[in-house]
Amino acid sequence: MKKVLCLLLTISLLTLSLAGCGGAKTDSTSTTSTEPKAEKIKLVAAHVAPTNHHYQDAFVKMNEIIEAKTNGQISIVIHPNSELGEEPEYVEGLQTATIDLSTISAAPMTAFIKEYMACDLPFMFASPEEAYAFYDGPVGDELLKLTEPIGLIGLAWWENGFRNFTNNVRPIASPADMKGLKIRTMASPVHMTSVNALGANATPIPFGELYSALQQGVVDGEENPVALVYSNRFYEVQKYLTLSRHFYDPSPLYISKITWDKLTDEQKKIVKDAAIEARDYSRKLANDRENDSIEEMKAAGLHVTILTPEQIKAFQEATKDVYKEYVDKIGKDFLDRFLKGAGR
Ligand code: EAX
Repeated sequence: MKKVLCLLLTISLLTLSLAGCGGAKTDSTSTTSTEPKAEKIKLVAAHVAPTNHHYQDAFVKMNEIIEAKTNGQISIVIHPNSELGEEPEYVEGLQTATIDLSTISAAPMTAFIKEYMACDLPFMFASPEEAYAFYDGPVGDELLKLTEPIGLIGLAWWENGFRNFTNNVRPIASPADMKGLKIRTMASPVHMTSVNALGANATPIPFGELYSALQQGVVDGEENPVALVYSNRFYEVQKYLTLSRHFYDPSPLYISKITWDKLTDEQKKIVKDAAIEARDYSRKLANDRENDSIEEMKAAGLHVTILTPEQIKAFQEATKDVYKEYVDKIGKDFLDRFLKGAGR
């Protein structure tokens, strides 16, 4: 009897250890050796934000939906807070399926797909509704398809949000107030050109190093959506926030093509539909939370400048020719479609 038990234990341990290769972890579990083995798939998901940010909520919602629809056969293991590296590294992780799912701002993708530079153009959208209608439409679909040849399947346009300036030197109410400020940007050529056009000095720093860079005065300020200024507690090391909303920053959700190709058609539909449902859920969360987050940061001492329409016009005027520098780099045909679709 003892020998039979040892044999069974050896077989089940061997099965479990063989199951753990690649990004998506699979393990076959069954109560007896006669029952069919139900392959369990654990999708590794990565993002850079803290767990109180809507990126996390989106993945939690996506996991709930997928687990329910697959009776627990597929689930998502979420790695927040840049645990698995920075967004540019997630691209490689998705290409090799060491990461199965990730939401990545448009900016890092510009290093791989030139058309994504159009997403970084200033003042393209005046409201969340305008941005959603655009990205959930034909030009957004075209952009998501462009990443397939590099091994990333774009499932849905998740949201980072409208980006705003923070700094430690002075309240910013006009481009003149930005003169000489060292402002951290993502490693996005279009973002850097736009911030320089406003009179500041754009300085790219990886997101995971940003809090300490602000704390140590390596840069005077940065620009990010309210949700990240709040969830990353940048307001602890910044005095001034200006609600400039100068870039709308989409953050597509990608699945590794290696992982995607292993799924059945039914599983693909479940994963895609869950990504879209999580998109709408997290967009609503981000918008619903924004005012409360601003009030909490004001109570913590952050000085908040709300720009008048005339003041916004001055920022738009100072950056209105940025797109001209990128016609050849992005490609005139696509850029024309993008600008037309954005109503610009
Ligand atoms: O996508 O680096 C940034 O400022 C981005 O907003 C962040 O990576 C989330």
